[in-house]
Amino acid sequence: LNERRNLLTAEQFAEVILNHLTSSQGKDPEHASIYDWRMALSLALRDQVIRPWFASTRTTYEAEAKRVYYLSMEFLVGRLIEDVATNLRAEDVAAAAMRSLGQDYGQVVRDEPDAALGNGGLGRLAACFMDSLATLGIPAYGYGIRYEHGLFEQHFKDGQQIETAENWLTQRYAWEFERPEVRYEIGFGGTVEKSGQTSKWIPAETIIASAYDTPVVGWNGLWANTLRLWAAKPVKVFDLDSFNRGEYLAASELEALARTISRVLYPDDTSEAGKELRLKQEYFFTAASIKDILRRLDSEGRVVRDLPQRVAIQLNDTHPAIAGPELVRLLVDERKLEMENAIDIARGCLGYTNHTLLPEALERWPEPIFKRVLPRHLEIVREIESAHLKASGSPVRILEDGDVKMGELSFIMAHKVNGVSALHSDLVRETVFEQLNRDYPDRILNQTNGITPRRWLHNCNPDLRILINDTIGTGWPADLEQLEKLVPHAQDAGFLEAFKAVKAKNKVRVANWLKSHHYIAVDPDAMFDAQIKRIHEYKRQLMNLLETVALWNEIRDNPNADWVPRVKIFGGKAAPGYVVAKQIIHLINDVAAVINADPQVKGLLKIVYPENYNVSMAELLIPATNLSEQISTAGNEASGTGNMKFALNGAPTIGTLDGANVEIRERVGAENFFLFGLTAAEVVERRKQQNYSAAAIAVSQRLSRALEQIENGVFSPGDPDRYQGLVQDLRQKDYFLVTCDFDDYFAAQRRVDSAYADQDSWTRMAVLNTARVGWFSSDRTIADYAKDIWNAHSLIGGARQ
Ligand code: 26M
Repeated sequence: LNERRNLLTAEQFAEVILNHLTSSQGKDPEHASIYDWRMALSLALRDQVIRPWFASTRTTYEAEAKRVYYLSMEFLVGRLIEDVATNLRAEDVAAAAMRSLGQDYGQVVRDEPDAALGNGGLGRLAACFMDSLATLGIPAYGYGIRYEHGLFEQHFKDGQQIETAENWLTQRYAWEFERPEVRYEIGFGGTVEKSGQTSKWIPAETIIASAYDTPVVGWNGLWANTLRLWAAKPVKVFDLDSFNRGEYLAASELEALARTISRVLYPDDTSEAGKELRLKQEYFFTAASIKDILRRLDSEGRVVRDLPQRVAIQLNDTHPAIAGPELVRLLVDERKLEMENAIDIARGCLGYTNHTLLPEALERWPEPIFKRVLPRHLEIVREIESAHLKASGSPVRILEDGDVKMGELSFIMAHKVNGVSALHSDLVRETVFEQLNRDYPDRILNQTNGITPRRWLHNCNPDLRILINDTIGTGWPADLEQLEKLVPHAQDAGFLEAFKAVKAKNKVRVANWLKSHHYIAVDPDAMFDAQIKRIHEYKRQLMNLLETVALWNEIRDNPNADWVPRVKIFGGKAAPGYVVAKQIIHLINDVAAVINADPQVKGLLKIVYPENYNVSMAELLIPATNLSEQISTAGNEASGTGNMKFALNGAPTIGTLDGANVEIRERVGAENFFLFGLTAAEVVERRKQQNYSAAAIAVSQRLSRALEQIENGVFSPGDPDRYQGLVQDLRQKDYFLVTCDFDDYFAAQRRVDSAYADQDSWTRMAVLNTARVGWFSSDRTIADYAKDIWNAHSLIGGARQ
């Protein structure tokens, strides 16, 4: 086990840090800033990853093992110092070394900006998967884009969201290696030249995709894979023999175009942007990745017929769907395979993961845009469609109503298609891909999402880590179902006390942070109730807020009742163009201003909404949360992964039967989960009824009152009409059934109050949540992808130690 780890002593490690401070940062300790120290520490840690990294590459090569390629527009990585230090099992050594150098390790750790190259769940899932692929010792590359600007930073001005550009690369990124020698020319536009049976794409513009590699080391430092992110650069020397002589744009225009492509992450996580630049981003990183994959195949002396046996390519949603046509194009136009043979080979490599059923999120590209950017690919899409129609007799087309439908393209080009929770996969079969599921009955399968227990318990909740280690040993981070050994301890008064003390300490940590960073005072003895996720109508932050207003009314009506003090924590960003989501943010802040200033509910109810929610904030808030809000309209949240993180850290869920909530409830036990709301099937039925929202409002005094307060300006006295539109929509449409689920949600919250009042039984519920959610480790998810989709294998025997 220790062969590859080869730990240094704290003294030796301090020496390495000092060397980096001087040689890499050019500073002596007297003049070093916290940034210099952080770079020195990060580079010293990175050094320790190199040996397992090289060894993993060598082992893969020697074993002639199949490689997994995870193509994703987003990798929401967050900070890495603690992640790398703990995976190397060097956290004590690193902390001691920094201390010996007179530095505060924790402060340096927190100085690292988040790598925020993702919007939310989909991007964070990709980062968890990279951690698990390395932990399981499966040879893998993540491929994505090295955005100059990650997800925007959120500020509140007068309660409204303001976005500013995120700027993580103003400082050097310690973890990456620039690979100037790994560059590919990526074409756009132009024409297709035909001669006889052969076609050749002559792009009008060309840019360079340039690789930056970050090693991703797994648990115990036994294996390391690569996250390869592509940056767009201008072509310096244009090869006039390979490309159309003299037809390229002026050099300055080329340069501008090139740099634009990897400039910024698109911040819409649901509604499809439909912008040409987005399509170019998608093709840019996908084409570079496919070229890289083929170059590696060639370098190992393999032929393209071997591809499905050597290579598994997973598409993280449809964003890299152009991988299918691109691979076919290279096989047909450059390697002279027959079209149908090429399609079959490509399909043998490709898997597609669907992450949403929301119609507005399904990517479709207008044919004119698609043709302008990728003329040869449009022809190939037609060939793929014909082959599919011929082979299956299916009526489903890829090209429809003037659009290229990327979901259908992905489905047809993949040998396996998966949803991300049991319910979601059923709905994938029954709704968006109903006909294609009939045409290809064995293609769809489920792979329920998971989270990495290293970041989401071991690192973010150190006191719970220690308690669990002391109780059941240290095997659980690599084998999370061992947490079940905690179940008997749910009956042990001493253990419950200790578990409650950990939660209390984590809450104090959050209270102190809210005080110092956000100038908000909260009572750490109150129940912390958190809904932290992107702001979207289907996630129903508005329903949570309406319940808060109703509770406020109730407390003021009965000030002497036995209220359970609560802090309602909201966190999350809205897509900049999503008007309704931004109104919801404004309303949360307006309601917070009124309720938090009301002396009548002081100490009983408080709303906090810290700005700029991100991965690091989640790592702080989740361990301190008592109640997890997972309240989406059933049938809309594909899986959710925050739900798993909260349960793992001992926060029971109040939630609907949506996404992975269903499976979480099955595992933790119905008695340890606060269920409410319509089922997915009932949602479908309710939407067929007339005026369902008016009917729901009419029977609910509480809801009527809260709605009237909002629409009459109780929370926006200076601008009383501010929320008329928002409330009108609930009265007249309410597509996401906020009004229909409201009463049941309110009642469930009161069950939460009663349960929380009995702290012993509450803590027992919390423990059973932690103990029984081990199955939601992304190690389990990845092991199942490897078996059911990729036919890929672990090259290490002893990960689970
Ligand atoms: C698409 C086109 C243009 C610009 C942006 C997009 C886009 C980007 C991200 C669309 C969707 C994106 O992400 C969707 C997402 O995060 N889905 C979530 O995936 C999680 C992991 O499977 C699930 O747990 C969540 O339920 C699901 O909402």
